[in-house]
Amino acid sequence: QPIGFMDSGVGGLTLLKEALKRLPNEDMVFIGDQARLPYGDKPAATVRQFAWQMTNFLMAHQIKALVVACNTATAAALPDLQAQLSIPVIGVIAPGSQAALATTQNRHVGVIATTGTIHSGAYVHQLKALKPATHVTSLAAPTFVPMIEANQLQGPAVQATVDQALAPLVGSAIDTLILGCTHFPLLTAAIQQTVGPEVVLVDPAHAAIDSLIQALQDREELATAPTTGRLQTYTTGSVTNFETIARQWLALPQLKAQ
Ligand code: DGN
Repeated sequence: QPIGFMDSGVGGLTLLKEALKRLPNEDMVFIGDQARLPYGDKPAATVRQFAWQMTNFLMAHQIKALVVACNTATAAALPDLQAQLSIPVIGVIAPGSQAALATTQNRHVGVIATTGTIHSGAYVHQLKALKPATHVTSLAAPTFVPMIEANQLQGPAVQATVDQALAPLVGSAIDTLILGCTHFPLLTAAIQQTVGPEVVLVDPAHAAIDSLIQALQDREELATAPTTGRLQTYTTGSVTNFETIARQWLALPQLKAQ
């Protein structure tokens, strides 16, 4: 049985990449809802509805676990999905918050994410629930996702956009910055350049895949013997665009999308 991954687009590939690296024997199925992207500026109820549609598509592939590889969908739909599905459902916000708290020395944590995630307050809530004395600086960066989906990841224009969007964080007290949108790790170099080398960037992917592995281990559903390790990728949008970014980011030149 495969593990299912969903995102609004190519952002979820940052989790898929981590999962492929650490779980080479598992079958995986990924869907990016590029036709309806971005999720970040849509009402939570709409994102929840889309998340259920993506989930139902993945459930039809008999998935044994679901990774909600999108912060916006995690903020809008995770409790609902977890309450109604009998398989493990892994989001990104709790693992990302735990990873940031394990990293910060001064308890000043920054979060950059979509407008939807920032407005939900999910990171502030989670960080403060885990460690009440944490100072959280949240910033929506709505210009990043369209740029990443257009495969613009570096160069002067990209750097200028990132510099402009993250200007409020420059010189702030944060020592740790959560990349609170699964697309943002594709801009790591530009983001690091803007905030400076002293700020540690936290990509929730590693911690989220830790949670996935733990959940499968608890249920004794982790593939032990080598199985097929088959990867299926789907997009609701342009196959060509998806393949270009996915092949490059996952370093799988043979990848085919549907
Ligand atoms: N990648 C998604 C996230 O982590 O929030 C959202 C991208 C989007 O649709 N704006």
